[in-house]
Amino acid sequence: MQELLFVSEKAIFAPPKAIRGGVPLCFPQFGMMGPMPSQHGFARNVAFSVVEQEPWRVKLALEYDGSSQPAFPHPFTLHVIISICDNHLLQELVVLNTGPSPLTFTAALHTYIRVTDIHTAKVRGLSQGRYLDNLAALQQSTQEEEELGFSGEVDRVYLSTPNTIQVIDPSGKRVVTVSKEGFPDAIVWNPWIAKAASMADFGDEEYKVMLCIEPAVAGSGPVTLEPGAEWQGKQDLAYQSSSA
Ligand code: TA6
Repeated sequence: MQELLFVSEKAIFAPPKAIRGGVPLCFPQFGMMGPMPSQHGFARNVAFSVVEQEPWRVKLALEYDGSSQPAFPHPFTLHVIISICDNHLLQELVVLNTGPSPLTFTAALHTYIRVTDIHTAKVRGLSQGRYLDNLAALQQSTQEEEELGFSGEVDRVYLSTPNTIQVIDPSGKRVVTVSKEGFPDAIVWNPWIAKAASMADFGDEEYKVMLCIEPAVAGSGPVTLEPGAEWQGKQDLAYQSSSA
């Protein structure tokens, strides 16, 4: 059985380096959509504490007091609940504003899905979707194709997408379904050849066997929480065999 998630063979497991694979947490910003000087915020670079642990479910916490990141002096508590049920991987983000003033953030679950061959993989569910093209200074375009295929680097922030997006992997005879709640947007990314070669923690050929589908609060605009308010976002990853 092929893995659901991709992790690079060159991934570096040493904080503060984000792991090249799995589901890095982009928080309190996605990309450069926030005040932080480095992309994707800092949640993916720091250790969380384990607050609950059961055989198929774990709850992690990041309690931030607003002091260690000068560009982000806003306290919050971030909970991540991860569970496995049958062929589903479920993840939930819960953001609590623990500070005295409004908390504004963007976010993404930067999910690395394993595919058998990117040249035959397709993304279904984004037809006619409006997106910001990160390869063209975030210029807005519309996807005309019914299904998105890959023949080069793709780095797109789709806006207000349907909550079900599928990765069709005909070479692997399977379909991975991404179901999201609370995340209006979704990023689709494959680095392709040149960018793959430029990343030290990514194999030159690994672009062929991965595809990022990232539920996000991004291009549609940030979330702002009043003091004491809470926000939730979820994704359910499921795979099923398919001759499609
Ligand atoms: O999610 C797509 C993206 O924003 C790409 O632009 C690319 O930079 C990718 O994230 C990986 O970012 P990282 O900081 O993990 O190298």
